[in-house]
Amino acid sequence: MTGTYEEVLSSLSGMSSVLVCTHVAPDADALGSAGALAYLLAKSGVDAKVGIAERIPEKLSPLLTKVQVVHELPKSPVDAVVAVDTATEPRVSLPMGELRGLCSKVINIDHHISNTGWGDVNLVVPEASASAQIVFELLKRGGHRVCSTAATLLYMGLLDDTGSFRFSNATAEAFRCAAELIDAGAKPDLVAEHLYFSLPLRELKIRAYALTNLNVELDGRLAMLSVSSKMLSDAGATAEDTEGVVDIARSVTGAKAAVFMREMSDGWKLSLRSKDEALDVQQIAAQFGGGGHKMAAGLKIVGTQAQVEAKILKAFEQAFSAAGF
Ligand SMILES: [Mn+2]
Repeated sequence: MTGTYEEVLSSLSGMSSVLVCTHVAPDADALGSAGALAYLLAKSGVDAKVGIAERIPEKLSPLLTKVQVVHELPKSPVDAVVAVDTATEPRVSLPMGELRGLCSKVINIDHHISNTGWGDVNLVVPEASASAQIVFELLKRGGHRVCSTAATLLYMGLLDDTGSFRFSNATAEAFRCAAELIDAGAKPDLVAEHLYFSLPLRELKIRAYALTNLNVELDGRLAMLSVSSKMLSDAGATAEDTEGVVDIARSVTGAKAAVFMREMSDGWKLSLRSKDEALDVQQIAAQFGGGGHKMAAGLKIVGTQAQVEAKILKAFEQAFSAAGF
């Protein structure tokens, strides 16, 4: 069961130390929401930090310089762990099993429809376009003054999760939220500069490699491309550098959906995108133990590229006919 903003606020009131966690391979919404929350809690006198196992992605780190981030479990207990943007407990970047032993309460704040309500207190708002939107609402209701630094972080999350306000979750509410954040001092030009206009050469190279195998399947309805481990090493790139690659496939005219496949040591990681409200890629991902949203989801399949492609093509073929394409 999901709770209310008031429940989260009353859970947080009186707490003097809070660790704000988020999911593995944290993206702009994960770090923007977690960063803004930790930053404003810290400003109000709480010992609040962001806790993630991995380092902050290069393009996001300039926007998080004012946020205290730790990369290990706390040495001493904290009052609460807040996880943002994290649909399931195993997706938390730091080990939740140990974190549970270190805190008295776990608060789960998220917008993924697949969120299982795994916290002690849960604020799951699937209508929200980004976790940043929920955290913004929470901070306002909590009486925090959302300063320029926090507003910029929240804007970063909202911008990224709506595909720069190009996806179907770019609702009027998302635009209102963006407008309010800009009123509060968010800097859209600064965010765009770091997120979109400063690509490392290796990231552009990996896109070039991926383009060489861009392909359409199922009568042009599904666009696919892939990046092998060799391509990654040839480009000097890491998994993080492949984030925008799926959008290349997504932009193919006539495609109803897109798949990006990235080779891993033990199989393939797939990113799925739907271009039509009638097609729910989260349901396809769920067939393979993955998750996400209706229009964007991800999963992992073990096997060779040919085996994985055959499996995913079959799943899309069924989904297309169910959607009436
Ligand atoms: Mn999100």
